[in-house]
Amino acid sequence: MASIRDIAKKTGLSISTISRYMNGSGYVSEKNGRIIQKAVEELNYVPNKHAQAVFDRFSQTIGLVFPSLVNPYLAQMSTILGNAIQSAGYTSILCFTEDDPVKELEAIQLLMGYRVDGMIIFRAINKEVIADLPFPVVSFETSVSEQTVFVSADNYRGGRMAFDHLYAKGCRNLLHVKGPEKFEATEARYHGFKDAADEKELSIDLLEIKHDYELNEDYQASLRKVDFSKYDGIFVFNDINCLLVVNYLQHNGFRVPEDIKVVGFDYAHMTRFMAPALTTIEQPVKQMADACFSALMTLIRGEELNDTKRIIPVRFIQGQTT
Ligand code: XLF
Repeated sequence: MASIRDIAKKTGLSISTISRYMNGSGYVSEKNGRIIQKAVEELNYVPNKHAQAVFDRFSQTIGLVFPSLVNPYLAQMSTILGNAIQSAGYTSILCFTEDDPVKELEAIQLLMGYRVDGMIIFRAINKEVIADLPFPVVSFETSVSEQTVFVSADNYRGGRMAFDHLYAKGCRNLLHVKGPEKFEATEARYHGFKDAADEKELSIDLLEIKHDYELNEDYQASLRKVDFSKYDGIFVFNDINCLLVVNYLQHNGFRVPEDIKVVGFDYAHMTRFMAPALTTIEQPVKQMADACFSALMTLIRGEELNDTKRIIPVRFIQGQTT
């Protein structure tokens, strides 16, 4: 007896496309629909109703789509989420995008194939696809659509806090080591920092980093291009990059905080215990993960969610770098 896999083999289409067509759930193009129908007839495919019933039920799995786990903040957040998912009796499927739109689509397709009950996605890219998925989605840091649940730290406010602190410490020659333009969260941090500087009629210089975190020659090369002797205050878009900047400064004869004061963003577990302790803006990882998880579970239970936008307050943390 022919199976859904045989149809996939014959048509060259994915199992998730074929099952979407069979179940009438989600989008399948007219052309693919015709190809599948033809194969169904030629192979005399009869859906196994029992198997389909099992397949149609909730799969008790939740997709976690993360850029990577190299950055300790992301590692900590995915661990908290994975534990919460497991305690609720679900299995998590963790996929990585490396902030690449194609990899993100592959991850989503894979999760569709597993018929996940829901998904939490960090730094979503393919907004239109994600907004249309046939299962509940919580988007962390990217506003996908009016309807898609959005959880984020108050990044704009955090950027302002970083400026206010450096200003209060007497810094007037400022550099912002900025995240990639495509990251909504770090753009908001930059705008908060810049607006606060504009209000004091101070200009800020920018050094844009192309990736979240990469320990490679490019990174060192971009730092080497900067004349750090011009600055007395630096705000770096996240803690892991902040540690690299502080490290670079110390290896190049600058005293932190005496010559240059540096502020980061995150306050993730691992970076808290590194030396020197960073002055930073905390985006409380546990609270963020809980906000994502509780919103997703509410949606999976089919209940109404009153707050589709959850903005978590940030907090200033005094360390040794200012
Ligand atoms: O996406 C941003 C960039 O890096 C995220 O919140 C983080 O601050 C984590 O380190």
